[in-house]
Amino acid sequence: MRDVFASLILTAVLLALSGCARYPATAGGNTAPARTLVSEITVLGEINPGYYYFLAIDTDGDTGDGPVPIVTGSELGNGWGTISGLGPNDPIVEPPFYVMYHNGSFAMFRDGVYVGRPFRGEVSADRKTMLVEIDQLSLVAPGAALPPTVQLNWITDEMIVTPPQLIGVRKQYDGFGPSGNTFLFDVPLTVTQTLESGVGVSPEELPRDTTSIDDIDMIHWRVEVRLQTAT
Ligand SMILES: [Ca+2]
Ligand SMILES: [Ca+2]
Repeated sequence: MRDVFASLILTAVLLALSGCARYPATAGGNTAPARTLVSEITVLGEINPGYYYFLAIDTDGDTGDGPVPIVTGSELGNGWGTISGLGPNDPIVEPPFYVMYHNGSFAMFRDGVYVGRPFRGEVSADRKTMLVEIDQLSLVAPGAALPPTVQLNWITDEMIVTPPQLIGVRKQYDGFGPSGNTFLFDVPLTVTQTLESGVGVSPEELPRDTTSIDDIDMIHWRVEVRLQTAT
């Protein structure tokens, strides 16, 4: 299990985008928040409501660790995700913020507590792509300062492996990178930009690296920081 904690890190290239022209004033009939974080994944098969899809974000301000999958082992924690770099006897640390898609709905959690739905959560008509857009203010407790940068990963699971019954069960999963255990270590929240797998120095997401289940096998990801500009 420890191999999942190897903190291989994707080097992300920052693609500066040009300002306000492409930003819609509203989405889903709601006024757009001033600062949002958008992320989408594409899977080899189709987004399947019976499986689990997590957008996991670490808000501790430390680029040296970030969200990675839990695969199997004696420490299962929440059964899907932890923060990298923990020792063998350290308790699992749940990513401080995440959005979960399961059974057809999107739910946001902060510090383990349900805090509502994301600003936008969509599955494409062909069911191959899932998009989540969150108000950056949702990342931290009301009144708390946002970190300058976050660490981000998508973690997909065929099931949530929880103790005690499922200890030792090997499950199928995926995460960023060829082995499914890397994460984006530096996503500045105050710079309008797009990071995308296969663009610049970010490696392509390859199919069938850690899973044979096409519906949870990520083959592409994109992360976009959007800032409303005053007009
Ligand atoms: Ca961190
Ligand atoms: Ca993959």
